[in-house]
Amino acid sequence: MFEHLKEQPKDKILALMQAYKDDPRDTKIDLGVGVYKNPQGVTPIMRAVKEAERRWWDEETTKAYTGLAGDPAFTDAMINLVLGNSVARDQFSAVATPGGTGAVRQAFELVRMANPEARVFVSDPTWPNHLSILKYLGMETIMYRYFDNASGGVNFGGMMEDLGQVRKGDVVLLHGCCHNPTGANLNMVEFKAVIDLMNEKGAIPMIDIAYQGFGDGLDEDAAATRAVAAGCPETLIAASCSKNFGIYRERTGLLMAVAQDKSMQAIAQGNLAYLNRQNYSFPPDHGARLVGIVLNDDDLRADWKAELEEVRKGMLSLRTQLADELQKLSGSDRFGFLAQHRGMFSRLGASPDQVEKLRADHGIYMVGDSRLNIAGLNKDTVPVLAKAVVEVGI
Ligand code: PLP
Ligand code: TYF
Repeated sequence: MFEHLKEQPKDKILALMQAYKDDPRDTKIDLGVGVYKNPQGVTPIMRAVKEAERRWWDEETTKAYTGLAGDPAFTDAMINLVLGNSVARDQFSAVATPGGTGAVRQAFELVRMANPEARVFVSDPTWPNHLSILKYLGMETIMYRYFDNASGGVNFGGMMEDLGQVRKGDVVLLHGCCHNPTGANLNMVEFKAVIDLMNEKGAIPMIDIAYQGFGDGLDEDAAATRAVAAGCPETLIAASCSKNFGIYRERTGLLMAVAQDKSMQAIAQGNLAYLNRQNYSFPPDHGARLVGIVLNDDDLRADWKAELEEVRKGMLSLRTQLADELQKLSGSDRFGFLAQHRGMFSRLGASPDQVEKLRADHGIYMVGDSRLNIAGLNKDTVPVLAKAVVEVGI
């Protein structure tokens, strides 16, 4: 049987991680995989998460199964974090999933189950796993224009023109905040125009929100998601806790389905739980439990928020430093977009050859499309990167 299997394409981001590890140069800089690193290059366990873990070690009395939807203390707290009070509790259903990826995968499966004809519109570019999961599920995928390489911003006119082709029942995938891989985001006026267009066409928005708290703040980063959930008849939301709680390997995420028609709540909830059961029965508990403990305890929540703010502000200051340094060295403002972008990533706009030169000649690792992870820098390596960028002629 196995002889019928073909080789599968490798995940380029993960392959880059390995290439970095194998590089013997001690001056190498890792701007590849989207993992937060502090100025010492460490991905820390957040203080509140560690404390929650200590408490849970004492309090946990059983490892028996949870429910198919996961721990309600987690799902309720996350619904609150993502949606605030933008929609009423009886309008949505939610299940815990293994990471944001699990939520994305199951959102697509739910779409396919409900409407096998649905086409999924994704931004050009988007997180590669969106494309790979859609392909695996055999779902028709259409890219809409998004990033404008010349300005480093969003090509909003092109995006709206392409979204003009959506048909009733199609799904439009939007990044809630901190677009991966470009770092370029819609403003709220633009988001409102997208909401109006989708309502006019009868399309269903799906939001992937994996970096809440990494852009402009927890509420600010959720503003677009809340506006969509409140403004469209039906919305799917895949949220990840990997980055903002720093619990990547615990595999913690949440899939939410919001409907203005409250009679849909029970059927949606039943289908989300059904999908969990088909795929893995019960979602992982440990990470979800820690998130629930942190969010439901005033002191831990406050400390988590404070640490997340430090992380967010640290990345913002690296952005400004890099934009300033490049302005100085290149004598032009063409890198100003770096300070406007939000989240961990920015797309630099370099060619694959230039990206390869950065790796080979300077030991600087970024993804082939010239996406760099801002958190891979610190104030000492920013000038090193800026000099290399100018040297390779970007
Ligand atoms: N969606 C986007 C856009 C991402 O960048 C990520 C990255 O980590 C995820 C979803 C899912 O992450 P995870 O499955 O680790 O929670
Ligand atoms: O885009 C990134 O770097 C993160 C982490 O298969 C990631 O989203 C990368 C590849 C992957 C899963 C997560």
